[in-house]
Amino acid sequence: FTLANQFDNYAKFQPTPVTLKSLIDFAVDGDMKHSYKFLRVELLVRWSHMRKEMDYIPAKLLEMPSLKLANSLYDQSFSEVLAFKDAEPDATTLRKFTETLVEIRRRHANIVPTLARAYMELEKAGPIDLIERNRLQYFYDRFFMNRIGIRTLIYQHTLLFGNELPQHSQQAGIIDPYCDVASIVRDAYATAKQLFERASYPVPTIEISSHNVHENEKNDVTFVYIPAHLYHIIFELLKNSLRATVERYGLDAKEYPPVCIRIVKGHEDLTIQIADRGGGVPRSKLSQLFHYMYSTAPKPNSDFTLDSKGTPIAGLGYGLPIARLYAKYFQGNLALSSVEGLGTWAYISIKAAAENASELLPIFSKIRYSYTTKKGSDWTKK
Ligand code: W6P
Repeated sequence: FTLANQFDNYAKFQPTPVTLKSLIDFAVDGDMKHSYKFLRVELLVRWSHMRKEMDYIPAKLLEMPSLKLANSLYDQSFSEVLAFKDAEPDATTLRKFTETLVEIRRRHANIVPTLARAYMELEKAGPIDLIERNRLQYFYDRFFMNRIGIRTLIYQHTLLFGNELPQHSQQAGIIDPYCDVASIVRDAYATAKQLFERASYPVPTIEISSHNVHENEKNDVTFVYIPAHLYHIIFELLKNSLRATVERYGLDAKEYPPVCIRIVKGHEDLTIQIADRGGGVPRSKLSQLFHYMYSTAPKPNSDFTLDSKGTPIAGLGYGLPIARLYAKYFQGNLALSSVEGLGTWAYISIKAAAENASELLPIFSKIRYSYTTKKGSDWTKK
């Protein structure tokens, strides 16, 4: 069989979404053999769905050196997992499988910048029309969402059954059954503060308030979640709010309006609102904040500040679209609303109950790609 045959074959199966509840239950009383048997098929299925979808993206992208590099890594990882197809789950096999997953995790650590580079290479190669951009946006969202799911499963297996210790002892693998939102906000703020200070930027303060509709839980807001994901989302939004505030009031202002964070646990949703007074964003720019192409477009500000590692303080790069994918991954959402001239409100919604937090996974489909035709719009142009 060629690899292409294998992709065809495994894409016939549907991906199996897991819930946070089932991941927690499995962490408590699941065994390694069971996880091995699930993953050695599930990973191949999920990779195959994305490889099949690549037949429908603009062919030029597939020719870009960075995309070829990314695909060669996926082919390698696919083959390595495929090699376990008929392996009996004895102790040696299980140990080798875990080692393989740790290696795969490392191999793919930089795929996001690699795909960002592929996009830039494509832009250099020639103009990209609107339809192609829409397809690329659609594909990148699905590709990165698929990656989040795969990495979550791999992390969970390697943390539960490998030699690494979880970050905090109360965690079940990468999941924290008592994930404390306010403390994650404080951690993210501390990191953002360091980043700003290194760039000689002033740092507005934050105010956090929490409310829990379940009165017996007082106003502490904890829930079952993957803290690394929540951190990523909050850090990205906080950075944007702090930067907007500094730019609105200037580097030498005596005082800055604080960024206000409200954490509310309802019956169905847990919502985190992050409100700044950074002057807002006009409506025409708001949806663009989620476009992958945006990072390669002319920078919105000339005073683009870099920290000592060359990391932009807020590059409007892939941070926001990927933060939204993390939020959507377990059936949540990330939304922005803005009043131009005043400020921006960001809302992170998360399922409050772990049994409702089920993975959102792309299923290979060519339909969406064929919908967008050149004459396709059913609305007048401006
Ligand atoms: C802004 C622009 C932005 C993006 C994301 C989150 C907050 C904010 N504030 O001005």
